[in-house]
Amino acid sequence: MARHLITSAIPYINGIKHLGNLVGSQLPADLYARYLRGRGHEVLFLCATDEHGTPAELAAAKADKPVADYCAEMWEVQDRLGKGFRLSFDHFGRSSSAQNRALTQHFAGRLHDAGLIREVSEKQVYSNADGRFLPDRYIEGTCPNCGYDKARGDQCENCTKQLDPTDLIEPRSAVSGSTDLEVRETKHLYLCQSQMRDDLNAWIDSKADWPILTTSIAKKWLNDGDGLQDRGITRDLDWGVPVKRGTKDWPGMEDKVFYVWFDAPIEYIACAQEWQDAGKGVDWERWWRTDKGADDVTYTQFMGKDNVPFHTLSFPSTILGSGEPWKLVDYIKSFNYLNYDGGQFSTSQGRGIFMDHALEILPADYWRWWLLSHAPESSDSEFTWENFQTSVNKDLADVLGNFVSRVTKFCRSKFGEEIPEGGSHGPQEEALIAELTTRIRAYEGHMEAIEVRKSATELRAIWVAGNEYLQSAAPWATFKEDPEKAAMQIRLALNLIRLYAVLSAPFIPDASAAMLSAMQTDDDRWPEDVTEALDTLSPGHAFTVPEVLFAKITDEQREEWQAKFSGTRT
Ligand code: B3M
Ligand code: ZN
Repeated sequence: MARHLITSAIPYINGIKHLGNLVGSQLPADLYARYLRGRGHEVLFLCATDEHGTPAELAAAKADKPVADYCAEMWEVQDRLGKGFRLSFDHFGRSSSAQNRALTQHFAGRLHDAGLIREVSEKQVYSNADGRFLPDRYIEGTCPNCGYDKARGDQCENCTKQLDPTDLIEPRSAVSGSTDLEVRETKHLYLCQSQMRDDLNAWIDSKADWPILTTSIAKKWLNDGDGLQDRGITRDLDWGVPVKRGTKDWPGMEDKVFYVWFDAPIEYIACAQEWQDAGKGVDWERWWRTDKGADDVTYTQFMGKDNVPFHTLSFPSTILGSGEPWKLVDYIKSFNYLNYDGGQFSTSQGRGIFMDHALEILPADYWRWWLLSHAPESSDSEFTWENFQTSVNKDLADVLGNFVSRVTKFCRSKFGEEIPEGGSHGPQEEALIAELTTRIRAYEGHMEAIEVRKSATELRAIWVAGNEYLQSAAPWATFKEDPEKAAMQIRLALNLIRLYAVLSAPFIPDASAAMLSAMQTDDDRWPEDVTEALDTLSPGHAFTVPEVLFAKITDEQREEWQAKFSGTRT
């Protein structure tokens, strides 16, 4: 039994996440956490909302709410949707927590003492009417390149040109619309990541087993041209972690907060404290401090590819730079993007399917199965309604659902609602057990390597093997000449339902629970030995015929949903 710390990238607070976000971190992290728990390992699985920064402030302003209220409400919404998708976090925290504030200030103090923070004077736009400095994206004006009149200070959304606020024609404040702007000098703190370059290089070189997607992105930023630049870690915002060194004030930084990407990964640690403080567990340091037992923890992070530089360079700089014995990540699983029906999922444009709408039309398992079996691992992948319909109808309804229904109904009609007695395994059963053994060991290998699609493919093959057995054993035919043999066949098939519940739980937890409950057992032991696993439910053990596990998606439904989700979210 090993100990596994698992974190998913923490989703921004500003709005409901789409299915592309979900499959890029939270969902595969949940798959892995559930698998490891199923194998008897000790798991701490953490996620939180990422609540600071400009996007949170802007979204709150748009909703006309104080930002703290907005974040509290959106945390509730994200928490509820996470539960709806059966994300099995041990704790779903908040980066705005008191724990994260203290820890972020603590790290800043340590980095300062280690000489890894320097002050930089910058020119920045100040709005007299708003009484504040404006971050680049709070400034709007006309694009010098294309003439679009709502270009932002960091980029023109129309022609995609990257801009500086001073490039804009007739700049105005996005907060108030005021044009009374001036450029002022302001001081910011920079984290001297460039000093960490050799340490980071050595660390990443030692990770020969990481996915190429992860290491190639890290190496690109470490070694390309202007490579690892020092990064500004403070901002002129009201909302965020106030800039301090530990508990001491930081002269000249009184009105500033830390940059959201500085405090967000620290929340991975703070979240373990929140977990403990919420009474859900004890001894968070056992998971995070290598001097307190965390040296035998395996730490795995999940994230979309755009988050990789922050997790391979910035956050490790914070950790290594502190000089304290914090646990470093052991494995980073990163994902490409999921596209939607010929284009991109987009939060800002409200394009695609969002977590709330998804659950309004179908239960979580349908989405979980499709998303995980099409996870964008080696390349981007695409959601289409046709593909979704085919996958659900074939894999879930025809293969798995149909197996469960045929077996239980046949047994009820011929033997009653208990596991029948008689007969013993012959060559056909031995062959099935051999195939299942090979496939289950392969499934375990893929799950342990976090090869999500390969795991799904193997699981589907395990379901298919049962179906093929049933088809060729044909207990309904056997029954006429040899009822004992038919009883043995159906006893094995009923045991297969329990086995499928155990193996499938990481992908489709609700259906798995329904299968176990139909088999009237809570024995969810992992099949170390398949012969034994198929002998778990003994003759006389009662079961029930479950409701339909998976309903097929009709063409009418597909067309209706396709039309409904073709526009933008309202
Ligand atoms: N909130 C970006 C994202 O949701 C960011 C991740 C933070 S992980 C520490 O993609
Ligand atoms: Zn433009």
